[in-house]
Amino acid sequence: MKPFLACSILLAVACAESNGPSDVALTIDAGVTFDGDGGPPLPEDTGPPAGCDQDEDGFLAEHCGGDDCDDSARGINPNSNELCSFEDENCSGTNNERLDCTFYAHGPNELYRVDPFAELVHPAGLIDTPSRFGVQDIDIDANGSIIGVTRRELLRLESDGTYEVLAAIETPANTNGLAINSSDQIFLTQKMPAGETSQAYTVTLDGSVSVLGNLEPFQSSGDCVVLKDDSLLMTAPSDDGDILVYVDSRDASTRPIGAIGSNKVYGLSASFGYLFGVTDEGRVLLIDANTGAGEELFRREDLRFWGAANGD
Ligand SMILES: [Ca+2]
Ligand SMILES: [Ca+2]
Ligand SMILES: [Ca+2]
Repeated sequence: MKPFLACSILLAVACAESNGPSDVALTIDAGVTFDGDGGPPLPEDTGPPAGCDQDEDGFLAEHCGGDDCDDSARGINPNSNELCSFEDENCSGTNNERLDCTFYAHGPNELYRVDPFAELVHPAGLIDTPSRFGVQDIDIDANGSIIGVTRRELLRLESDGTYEVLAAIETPANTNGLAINSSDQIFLTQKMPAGETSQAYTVTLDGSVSVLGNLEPFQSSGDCVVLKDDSLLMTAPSDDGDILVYVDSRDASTRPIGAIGSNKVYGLSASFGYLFGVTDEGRVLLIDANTGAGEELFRREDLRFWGAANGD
């Protein structure tokens, strides 16, 4: 259906002068329209019926016989573009059609594509690393490549889990988080045993590791993530489950954001405008980056997630 037209009408009458035809138009300040042939007045267009286009997006609500499937959201109507989201933006009756709304996650030795909206996990391939150390975490670099780290190698992974070794690396002990910012700066976070200080590191694509700073009083639960504004977040264990922590990417100083409400959040993914978490117990979470609060979207009890990458 086309949007209705909320018209204000210029009323015109074409007059004929005695010395021949002309197209002189007269505007009349009245609520009726006369056609050019002097026919009967046409009814005034008064806009949509009351309560039928409350979001003013030009489409009538379904309860009024229209096809705006959400009359409280201007961005949702039959003319909108579908986006990776929890909404059916174009009112097609299907969410996220013809879009790839997945992000990569991995377990001990397998790569997955996770669709948090359709609540699906697609196996992508086995990861059989040369050193036989497992992949500790992954992220996507500025070119869209999947970068992973083991204790000895920096890898570029293909979408089927095969890889190319980018560099040898002496990965700091107990590293469990990796994130890449828009400048291809790689960050690593670690979880040292009780009594030892956990640190964050920066790594270049040739495998050079530098200390960024210490993460006290926190340690990395399993992942760090770079948001679209290049701010760095990580998960940190506590007695009441993991908490979301802000990490200053200049010196690794930390500030707690809030409790996620789940344990072992080993993967974080900033994708499609949302922050998702994946856990060692197969949970896929939607996390509020401002409060830390996590909501379980679904769980795959048969899977373990050890890391995740950003999806777009
Ligand atoms: Ca709407
Ligand atoms: Ca959508
Ligand atoms: Ca749709």
